[in-house]
Amino acid sequence: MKPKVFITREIPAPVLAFLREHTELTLNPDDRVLSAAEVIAGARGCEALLCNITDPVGAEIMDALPGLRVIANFGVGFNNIDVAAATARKIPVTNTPGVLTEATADIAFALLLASARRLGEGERLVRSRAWTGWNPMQMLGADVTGATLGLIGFGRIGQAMAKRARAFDLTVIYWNRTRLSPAEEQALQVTYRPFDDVVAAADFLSLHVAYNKDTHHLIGEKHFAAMKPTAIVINTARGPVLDEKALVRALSAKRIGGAGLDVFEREPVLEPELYTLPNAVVVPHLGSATIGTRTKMGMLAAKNLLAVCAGQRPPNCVNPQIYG
Ligand code: 8YV
Repeated sequence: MKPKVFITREIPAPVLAFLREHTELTLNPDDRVLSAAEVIAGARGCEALLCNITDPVGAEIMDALPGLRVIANFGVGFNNIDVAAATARKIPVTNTPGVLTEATADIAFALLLASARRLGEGERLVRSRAWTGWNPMQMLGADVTGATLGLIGFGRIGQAMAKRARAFDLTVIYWNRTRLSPAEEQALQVTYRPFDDVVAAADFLSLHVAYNKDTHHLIGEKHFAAMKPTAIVINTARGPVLDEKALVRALSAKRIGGAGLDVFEREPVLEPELYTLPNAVVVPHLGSATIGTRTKMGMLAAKNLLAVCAGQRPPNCVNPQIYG
């Protein structure tokens, strides 16, 4: 018997075809975010729920779906899921690490370049037909080559960012909860520095930590005050890692140079000023948005849920303690 699976949003066709072959699949027919009640109604009788960042999955959903055996998140971050509640109910939660590393680092680096070289402003100027011609003093940006990139969080995506930085002759300093070995640091050409030193020394400060209660507003008012007045902050991690109101104050007062943001505290809504502040480049959570990456994410989520349904331990379980 094929396991019953509910998937909350449309994902790339090859993944849906694979799931249709191996499971009894129900797909949210409307491509929109479902309420908890709608998720419960859609997933009734299902063993697996394939969800994503816009689906908060809490105890209410778990308790209403007694047959639920696995929650497979489409994404590496899983802060949309109440993992403690799942663990208490012995439900494995899975994620999709690894396959989105390069795409997310690409967006982080794209935001770095776009913010440094004022691409958003330039695009708006040209499209508004207000460009009156070349001017030696027009839209002068920040040099990237030779600058210092500070990385807060140095897991897969942070390391992929460091790799890109080498091609631009950036000096890379990092802070991470766990320091790498000297051999690893040497291989990656990075230097470990305490958190506050990284914040103060960076020309570009890029955030690559997972979001949890320890990283809520990890970067706030006092950090913006400690940054170089020309520093640019890049966030492709999770919105609430950064205090968005404090960021807006720092950007408005030109206490820092700029920001490149892929993620926001209350997606899809931004702090009102961010819609107009010229020194912010804002894009709609595109980190993993390539066809290849989203397909790989879907396949990994599918493999995780199929493993659980077959009575095996899934390859990417975020609460392995349930297996004792
Ligand atoms: C996803 C992400 O697009 O994987 C993550 O953690 O932020 C993005 O790559 C999103 O989470 C989909 O659920």
